[in-house]
Amino acid sequence: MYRYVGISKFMSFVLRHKPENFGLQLDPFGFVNTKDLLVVLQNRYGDVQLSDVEKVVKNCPKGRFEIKGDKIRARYGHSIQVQLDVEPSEPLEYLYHGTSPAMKKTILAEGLKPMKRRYVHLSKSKEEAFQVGRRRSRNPIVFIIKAKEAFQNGTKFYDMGVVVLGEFVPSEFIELADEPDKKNPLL
Ligand code: HQG
Repeated sequence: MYRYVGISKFMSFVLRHKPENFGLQLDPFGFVNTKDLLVVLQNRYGDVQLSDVEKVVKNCPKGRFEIKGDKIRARYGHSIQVQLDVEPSEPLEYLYHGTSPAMKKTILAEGLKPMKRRYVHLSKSKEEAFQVGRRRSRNPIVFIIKAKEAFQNGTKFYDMGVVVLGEFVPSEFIELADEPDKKNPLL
C-alpha cells in the first residue's frame, strides 16, 4: 500500500509536469501509452506490473488518473498544457479552496490564481478543502468560492468529479469560510 502512494505521486509528477524528462510525449489530451509509462515506472521501482498501475488508478478516491484503452493520463493538476475534453459547466453554488493562512491577504486581494498549474483547484465540500489545505499548513484556512456567481460573470469551471477546475477567480467571489456567512448559515 505504502509503495502505491509513492508510485501514484511519481505518476502524478510524470503525467502532470515532466513527461519529457522521462522520454514521454503526451497527446493533446494528456494521454500516453500505458506500456511506455510502465517502462518509466520499472526503471525507477523495479518490479512494477500493469496490474499495479491499474490498482493505483482504480483505488484513487480523487480520480487522479484515467485509463482509456491502452492509454493513461492524469485527470487534473497539470502544469503543462493539455486540452480538457470536459465542457465547462455551471458549478455548485459554493465551492471551497483550502490553503495556508499565509496566503489569506494575497488571495482576498488578488483573487485565486492557478499559480504553477493550468487551473485553480477547488473542492465540493469544506472538509475536502480543509484536507487540501493541510498539505500547506497544520491550521489551514478555507475559502468559500461563490462559484455560481463567478460562473454567471464569465469564469469557467470544469467538473472533474471530486475536484473542480476553474479559471482565475476574482476576489469579489471569495470569502473566508470561518467568517459568519449569512447566506449559508450551515457553514
Ligand atoms: C495558492 C492536490 C498567492 C493556492 C490537491 C495554493 C488539489 C495563491 C497554491 C490539487 C494565489 C497553489 C491542487 C495568489 C492561489 N497568491 N497564492 N493570488 N492564488 N494561491 O498545489 O489547490 O493530491 O498548485 O491557495 O489536493 O493547493 O496532487 O494548488 O496553496 O486537489 O491529486 O497557490 O493538488 O491534489 O498550490 O492543489 P497548488 P492546490 P493531488
